[in-house]
Amino acid sequence: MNRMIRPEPETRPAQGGVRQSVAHESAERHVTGKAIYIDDAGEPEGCLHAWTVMSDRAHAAITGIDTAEAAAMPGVAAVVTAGDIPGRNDAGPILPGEPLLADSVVENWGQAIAVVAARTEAEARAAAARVTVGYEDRPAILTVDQALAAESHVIAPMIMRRGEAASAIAAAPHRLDGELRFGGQDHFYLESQVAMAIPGEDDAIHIHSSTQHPTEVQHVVSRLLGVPYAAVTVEVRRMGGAFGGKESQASLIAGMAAVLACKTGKPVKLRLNRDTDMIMTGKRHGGLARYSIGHDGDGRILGLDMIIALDAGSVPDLSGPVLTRALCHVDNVYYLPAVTVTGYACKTHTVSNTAFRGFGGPQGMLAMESAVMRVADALGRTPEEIRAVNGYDPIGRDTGRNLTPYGQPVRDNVLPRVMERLAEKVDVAARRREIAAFNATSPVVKKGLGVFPVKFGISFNLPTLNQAGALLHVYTDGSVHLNHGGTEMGQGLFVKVAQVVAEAFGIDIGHVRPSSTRTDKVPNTSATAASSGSDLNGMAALAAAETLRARMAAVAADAWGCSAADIVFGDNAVRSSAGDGRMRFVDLAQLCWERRVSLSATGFYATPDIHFDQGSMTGEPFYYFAYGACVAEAAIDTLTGENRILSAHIVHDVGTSLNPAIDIGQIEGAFVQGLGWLTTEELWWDGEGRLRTHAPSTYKIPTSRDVPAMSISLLDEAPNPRPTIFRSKAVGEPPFMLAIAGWLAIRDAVKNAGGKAETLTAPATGEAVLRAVTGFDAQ
Ligand code: MTE
Ligand code: LUZ
Ligand code: MOS
Repeated sequence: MNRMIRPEPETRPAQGGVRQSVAHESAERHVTGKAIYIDDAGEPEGCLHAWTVMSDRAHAAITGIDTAEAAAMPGVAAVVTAGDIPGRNDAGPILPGEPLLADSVVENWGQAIAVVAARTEAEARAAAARVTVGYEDRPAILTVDQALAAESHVIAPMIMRRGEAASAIAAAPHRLDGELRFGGQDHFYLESQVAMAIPGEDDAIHIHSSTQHPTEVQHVVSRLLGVPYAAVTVEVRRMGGAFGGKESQASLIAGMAAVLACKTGKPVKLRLNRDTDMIMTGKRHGGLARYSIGHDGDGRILGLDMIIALDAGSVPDLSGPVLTRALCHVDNVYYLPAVTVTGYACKTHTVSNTAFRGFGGPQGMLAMESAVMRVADALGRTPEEIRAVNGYDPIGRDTGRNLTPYGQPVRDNVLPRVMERLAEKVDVAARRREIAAFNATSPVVKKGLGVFPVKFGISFNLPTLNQAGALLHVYTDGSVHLNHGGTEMGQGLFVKVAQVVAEAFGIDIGHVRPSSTRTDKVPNTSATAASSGSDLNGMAALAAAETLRARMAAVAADAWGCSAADIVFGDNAVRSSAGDGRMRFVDLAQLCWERRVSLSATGFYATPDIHFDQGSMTGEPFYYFAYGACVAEAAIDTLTGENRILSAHIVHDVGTSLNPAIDIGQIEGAFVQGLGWLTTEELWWDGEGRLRTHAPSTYKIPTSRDVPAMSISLLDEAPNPRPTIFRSKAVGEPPFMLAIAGWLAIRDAVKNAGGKAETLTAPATGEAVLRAVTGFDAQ
């Protein structure tokens, strides 16, 4: 897309439309280091650098903050605390009451208390170290267990209920109870949180923010500074990864930079280093699930009563929607006739947790799957046998088992086809036999196998958020400027939307230029989240392109004396199907200008037919479901607990893919990131509530050598039955949960080693595996 536009000598087939494996629009820039991130962009004259002062208590009253010494340090331009915020000290994305800078009380270790601007980052750091804070310690709640006991919640508990779970369980031939503990996860985006705030005329301010949600940064900055939204412009060209971690958290960083820029009248950049980023910003919610399940002798689930307790941390942030999504994904691929799921967003004095790929879905599914495994164990059946009797009705077969616990019918269940395709790739029964043969002769290393099917609901579970806008300009040289409300974080949204526009105009994608997301180009946007970026922005861009196409067609029709309905776009040209009129796209653009026809248009899209009632937890919140399944094999060392995922076979449903190469990359990346959550990534807080795993030395994300042998197939001939953008499906989050197959494979290996598989926690670190194998807790 960074190619020069050359005049076309003749018309020829357009390149880079939808369904093609076009390279990421910045692929070349990524690998040559030429992609510009905020910290690479030139700094404006006089730009100051910021550093934060963080709480070193989990819960305490602030008795005093002394900034005098820091303010007198060399190079220091300003030291601000809560009292210096000109507007309202509140960065809450949904609910009010989430201070940007701690005021009278700190509620987690690492909470920002003050922020310093100085000539250099080194000077800002030196000064920040001289800010002294007086504390009066208060009792801290540090674990979900403590929070549950104290009934400490950030929002009221939620209950999703269908039928009479308790009586169904009581009446069932078999009953079992269980518990699963799962950890959180740091986003570990390569580009840490960063923002640069540049003050302008009067109260105007321009913010470069590494954010998934420019509009929210705009709103938070406006609130902090006490200026109208129209005074704040937020811009982001790209992020170096986000994964949900820059949905709400980016406004904290941008907010601090903005307050300092306002105070000093100078541009200010705040760039967190890895340690600060990991300590100060929210993560995936860890927590626990407890359940009672009633089933029959075939493993058919008759009743489920479950609680899911998520560690929300100190403030609500997005925990409400995250918990809602967790509850909406407990069912996963299983029809649950009688079910009660109670969700708690536990308030603890740890960093406030936030969006992370899957957004509660992974926690809900993992909890349910551990219960399903218990049923299989209890009956001595394979998990496949249990799944076979508990599935939702497939497309075209209605036995009345297609209603989710929240009342949405599952109408698009392609899972049977997914499983068939997977069976063609890997023979599970044969693999189980091979593993048994291996284990029979291997006393120390034991292998296991896991199969996991996913059904993930697509749409923000808050229906209002499912909207998007786009802005298109066609220039008279035939090049097209593309803008929309979605942000690029590496997932390939910009190339997909450019493909949509190229397809709509029938021109080469090289003529379509994506541009920075900006609140002054497309206003009032939603976060690029919930995997819906291409669904929403693709449709908005298509709407804009259709508006322009209609105007251009009218001009061509007028020139050729035919009807606009006869005009066809394609091959970088426009022709009349009624006669021999034909001209290049660029010539028509020029002609439109001569005829004084506007070549600029906006487009808008709102997902139809979705609704959800948060009070009763019922409705049809999802426009459709995305499906996938994975077979994984693992090996564990029963003496050390070390483990490895050996292979993963995946079939995943992306509808009709907009870009197969990008989609396969998303599936691979999501799966490996999911493996990290479930195997090596362990967050560990000490007894005082201080995160001790805040760097790659102690926090282990998967590396290239942890990636198993993988085979990924897209489900073929599976157009989305819903009229989504070119019948594609969202892909960003659903395959994350395929990694549960890896955890199940480790669990199976523990079982094959004679261990207590039901005690395996997540992540399945070496220690966790050893505990499950030996029953001995080394801690
Ligand atoms: N892929 C990359 N490379 N980097 C990211 O930060 N975020 C994921 C997913 N894939 C992410 C990614 C998350 S959490 C979401 S919700 C989607 O991308 C968002 O983008 P989309 O809606 O355009 O798929
Ligand atoms: N709902 C959802 C949300 O399903 N996904 C999200 O990312 C989200 N973000 C904010 C509010 N609701
Ligand atoms: Mo993704 S967690 O919805 O940003």
